[in-house]
Amino acid sequence: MRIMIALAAALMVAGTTSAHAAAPAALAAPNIDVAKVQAHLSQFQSIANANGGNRAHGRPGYLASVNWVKGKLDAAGFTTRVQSFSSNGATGYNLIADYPGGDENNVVMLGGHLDSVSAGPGINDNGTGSASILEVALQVKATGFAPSKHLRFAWWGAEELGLVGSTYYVNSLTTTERSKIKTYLNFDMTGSPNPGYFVYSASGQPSGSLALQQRLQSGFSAIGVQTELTSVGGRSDHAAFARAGIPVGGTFTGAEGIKTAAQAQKWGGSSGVAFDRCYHRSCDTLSNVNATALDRNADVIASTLWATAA
Ligand code: DPN
Ligand code: ZN
Repeated sequence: MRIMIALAAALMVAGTTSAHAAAPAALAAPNIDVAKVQAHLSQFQSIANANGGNRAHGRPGYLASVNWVKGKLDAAGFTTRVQSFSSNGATGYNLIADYPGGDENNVVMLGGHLDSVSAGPGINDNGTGSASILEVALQVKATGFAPSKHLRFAWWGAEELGLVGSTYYVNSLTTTERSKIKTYLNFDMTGSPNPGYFVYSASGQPSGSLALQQRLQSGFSAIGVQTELTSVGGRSDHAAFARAGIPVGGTFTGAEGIKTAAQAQKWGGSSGVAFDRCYHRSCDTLSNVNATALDRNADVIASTLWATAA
C-alpha cells in the first residue's frame, strides 16, 4: 500500500493522475517449456518399462508414478498428501498438493488422472495431463507466483476403473471443505497424436463453468488456435466436482473419436483417423504424443490458472 501511495504521489508530481497507472501489474503467466513436460513423460515411460509395461491401478507402476510426482512437488515446497482408497480389491492412491499461501476459502484446483489402463504405459492417456499440471505447478513456484487464491493440484488414482479416485476425494470432503473449492480444471489427454483442440462445454455444468470455458477458449485464441466445445459428460474426473456443484472446465485433444474432414482442415492431421489410434492400447507410448498439442495445452493451462487465481 505504501508503494502505491508513493507511486500516486510521483504521478501527481509528473502531472498524470491515472489510477490505472498506479495499479500493480499482474504477473504474466509463463510460457511452459514443452521439453520439460516431455522429460516428465519420459519418466512415466521409464516407470512403466520398469514395472511390467503399465502404470495401472493396483500395479506397482502406479504407486511408482505417485512417488515420483510427489518427490518433485515436495522438493518445490508443496504440501503433499497421499490419500488411499480401496477399489477392485487393491489399494488406490490420490496425490494432492497444496501450494502454500492464498485465500484458503477460495481454492482453485487443477487435476488429472495418473493411472493408465493395464494394456500399456498410458503416456497420452494420461501422462500428458499429469506431466503438464506437474510442470505448471513447478513453474508456479519457480516464477514466485503469489496468487490471491489458494492453489491445489491433484493426480487421481483409478480413473480408468470408473473415476474412482476423484469421486472418493470429493466424497471425503466435509461440506465446508467442499464449499471452499470454487474452481476445478481437468486435463485428461492433452497430446493426442492426431489432435483436436477441445474445450469442455459449460452447458449443463454448474454455474460459474462458463467463465472457465471462456477463459480456456481465450487462452487458445491468444495463441492462434481454433477450438471446438466438447461435452465430456461423465467421462473424466471433473464429473464428481460438477455433481457437487463446483464450476468445472478442461481441455482435451481427443481419444477414439474420428477426426472429420472439416477438423483436419482446421487443425491439420488426418481425417477419417482417430484422434488417438493408440487409445487404451499398448502403443500409447512416448511416440504417441503430438508435441505441438502438448505444448499449446500446457501454455493454456498456465494462462488459465494465472488468470483464474490471480
Ligand atoms: N477419461 C479418458 C480416459 O481416461 O479414458 C478419456 C476421455 C477424456 C474421454 C476426456 C472423453 C473426454
Ligand atoms: Zn483412459
